Amino acid sequence: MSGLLSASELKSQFPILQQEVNGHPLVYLDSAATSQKPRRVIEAVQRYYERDNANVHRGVHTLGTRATDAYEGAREKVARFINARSASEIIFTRGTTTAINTVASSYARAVCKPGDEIVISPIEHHANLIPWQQAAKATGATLKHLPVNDDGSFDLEGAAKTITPNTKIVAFTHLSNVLGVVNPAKELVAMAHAVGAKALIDGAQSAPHLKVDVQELDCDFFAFSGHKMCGPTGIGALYGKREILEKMEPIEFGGEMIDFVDLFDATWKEIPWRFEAGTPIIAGAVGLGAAIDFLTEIGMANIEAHDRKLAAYAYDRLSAMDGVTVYGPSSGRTSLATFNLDDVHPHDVATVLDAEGVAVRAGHHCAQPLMRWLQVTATARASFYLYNDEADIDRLVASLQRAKEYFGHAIG
Ligand code: 7TS
Repeated sequence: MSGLLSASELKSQFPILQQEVNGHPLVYLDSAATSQKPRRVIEAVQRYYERDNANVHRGVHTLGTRATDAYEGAREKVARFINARSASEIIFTRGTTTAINTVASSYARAVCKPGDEIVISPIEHHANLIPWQQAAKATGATLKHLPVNDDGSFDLEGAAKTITPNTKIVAFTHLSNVLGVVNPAKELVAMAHAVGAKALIDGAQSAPHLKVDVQELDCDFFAFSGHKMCGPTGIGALYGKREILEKMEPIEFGGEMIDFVDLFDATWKEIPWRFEAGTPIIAGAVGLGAAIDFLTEIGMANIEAHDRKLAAYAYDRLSAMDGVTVYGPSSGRTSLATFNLDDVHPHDVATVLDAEGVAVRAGHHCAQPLMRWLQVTATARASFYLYNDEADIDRLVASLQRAKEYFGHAIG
């Protein structure tokens, strides 16, 4: 890694990466699905349960205070990580999916009516597609899609025509989990604001790999998952601008989120707690806080440079192979390479790679419309993170070469 630590030093901090799979040292190339966790994140969660565990926002006893401080301290870390103005703009959620559903169910249903438009894109993960389909159906709003160029990048001139004064919400992915392309988020947010619409950024893939600054992006909402950035599963966040969150209704009701309750009605706590009904994912938040400390110490600028370099190297190596198609633009990419081997189903490719200890994902990557646009049913995908290096990609290419020979013989 350029900067502080080498990828091999970093790898040594991830216990799970120290194993052999099928008799080969594990090469984990599926971080876009979920990243691995460094020892210090695992230990932070364990320490929390061994020392501090209690429910939050209730007890005056010592453990209750410690648990509340740990939980709210993690919220402060998330706010600093994405440069939110205040921790009150950070709602803890189960992950990106829950964060987007919160906006689609609360904000979109409150503001949209027939004739209004919700603009998304054809390259979205299902998590940033289906909630908007449902919101459009519930409100009578029209769902529209941003135009894309032949390589899957956004067509900004076309976008300016798709986003109109009837548009209420523009929601798009910052970094595609299939194409690996970094989208012009700031420009799209500005286009949304120019017509009075709000902009939501799906940051599931960008938060782990890019330095995110929500004030600089000026987005109204930003959604991401802890488990893709070295944190535990089951925790993520929704950032929302204070003035918008303050006007939004909760979508879940019960304990933790109320102020005054009588037998027939209730009032809500202030933001962010009104959106966090029930006992929250306290240990998950603690683990996410530890992951943010870890990433921040390495430096997001270093991580971004490293992941961009690996993506470029993988793109070059894979596209130089006969019979291999790599999807997405040739430049402006990071963190992953999605590909197919001619005439071979990607599940078969992934199975052969796994036999050599190389873990890649195969399937539709929760982006079925994008698969149809690429005119494939599925692809293989190798995705990288700070613990990977060029040697891992060389292992992928060597195993893929053997897969090619094997299937070439099998098919021939
Ligand atoms: N948005 C994008 C762009 C994603 O890549 C994912 C997960 C999500 C939303 C949903 O995140 P979750 O944490 O709420 O599930 N992407 C993938 C993937 O590419 N392979 O497995 C999960």
